[in-house]
Amino acid sequence: MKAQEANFDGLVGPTHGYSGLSFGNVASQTNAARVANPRSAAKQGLRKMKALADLGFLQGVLPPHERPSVRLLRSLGFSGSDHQMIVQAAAQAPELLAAASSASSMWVANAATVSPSPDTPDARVHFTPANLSSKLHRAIEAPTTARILRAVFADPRHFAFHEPLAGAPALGDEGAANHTRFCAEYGAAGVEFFVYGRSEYKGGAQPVRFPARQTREASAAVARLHGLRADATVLAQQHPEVIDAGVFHNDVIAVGNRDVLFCHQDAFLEQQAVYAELRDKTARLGARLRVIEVPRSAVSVQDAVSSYLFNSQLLTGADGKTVLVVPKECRDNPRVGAYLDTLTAPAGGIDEVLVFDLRESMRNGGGPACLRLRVALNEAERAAVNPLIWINDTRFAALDAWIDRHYRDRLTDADLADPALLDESRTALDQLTGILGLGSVYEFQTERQTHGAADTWGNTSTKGGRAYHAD
Ligand code: SUG
Repeated sequence: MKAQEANFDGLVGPTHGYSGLSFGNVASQTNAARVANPRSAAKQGLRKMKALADLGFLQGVLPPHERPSVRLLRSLGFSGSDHQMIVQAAAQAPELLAAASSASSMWVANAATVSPSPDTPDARVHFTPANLSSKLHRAIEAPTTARILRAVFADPRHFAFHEPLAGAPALGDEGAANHTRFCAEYGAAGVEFFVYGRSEYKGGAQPVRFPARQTREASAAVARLHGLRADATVLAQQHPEVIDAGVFHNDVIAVGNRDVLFCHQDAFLEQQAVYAELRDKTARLGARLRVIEVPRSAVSVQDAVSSYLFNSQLLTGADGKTVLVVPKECRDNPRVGAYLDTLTAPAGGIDEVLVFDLRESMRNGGGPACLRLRVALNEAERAAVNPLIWINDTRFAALDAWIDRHYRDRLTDADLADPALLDESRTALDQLTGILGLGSVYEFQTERQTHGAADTWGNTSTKGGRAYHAD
């Protein structure tokens, strides 16, 4: 049966902004306190989805999460109605309100690790939602991510779900951003490649300036949960020096697809040994690994971090062509631009480079690859996916009009204090679950079903001592 890779992109939510929440992510820190444009952020992402769907790639969409997270605010001791909690948090701890409001769920490369069915013992696609325990604003994503993924990949005959790993420093897990897979073709068994930043128990090198978000123990646990074969799994350590230079996920310094690994010369510790193990294990599965290594003399780590060259999507077209999807910052950087030209020259290894304007997401450190979650699917699995999440002309038009109806075109940290943003966001998401046929995936929806509609969502839910997050 023919298998294909589908890319599911996270739709940018209505609270997209720049709060400087991610220490170690250079763009997030540099752009802190900028004025954001949630409407144009959402449209930039949607345009990428539409363009790739138009080119024949299998393209889906995943919805944003409810923000601000009233569950987080209540768990931090704010009280009263949802609106009252927002006002209190804005006055007492604006940094916590910013964390509760982040639209970071758009970067679905961090939503989960996914192993396709040719690699797993029960021939199902396995998902482990990432705990994202390194950052508060991201650690709150896992429960909603799990509900959304289960609503999209609902058929247990084809899709298996694991619980996120415990949210302890020893088990920091950032999902598919630190995972890739090499194979001869999508439907064949592949080698799964897990890249971690440090080990909790085995010691060894560590970054000194910025945190390593993914541990070896977490990567190994996900591989175990998915039942992956040891002779088809490779664990490698990211070079600590590049983490200290702002490479907070492996997908900022390397990307792989089918038989190609495209990476920087300084991506991994003991890089030659990593290549050798990958070559050996892929060869046993009938694939010949091709490594396109970018020398530091052509592109420095600093240029890689500022342009996001490696946060590109490496895709195989229906015609077998290799396409590289890059953010426009790559073209704006003369050295990276010149390097891209060598890639598409004869024998360069890439047939076509597609350039997208994703500036709103890029300013938070989120390029084309951050915005997508890859799932290789055979025909039966593809048919089992919720059909309304695929991007086509109809879905694009519905989502584009939905963004126009609900999104602000300007948002600052000060605007997060406005409780109306919660109501706007809930109205928008309520309609979105209708457009995407997802049912009730948000807590405000299930709460409303359980306790009846309130005048303003959630604002009556604490009456009689009933907390919004009670269930
Ligand atoms: O986790 N930025 C995200 C960017 C994630 C990019 N994903 C991948 N590389 N796969 C992060 O650091 C910034 C939000 C803010 O500062 O407001 C943020 O969360």
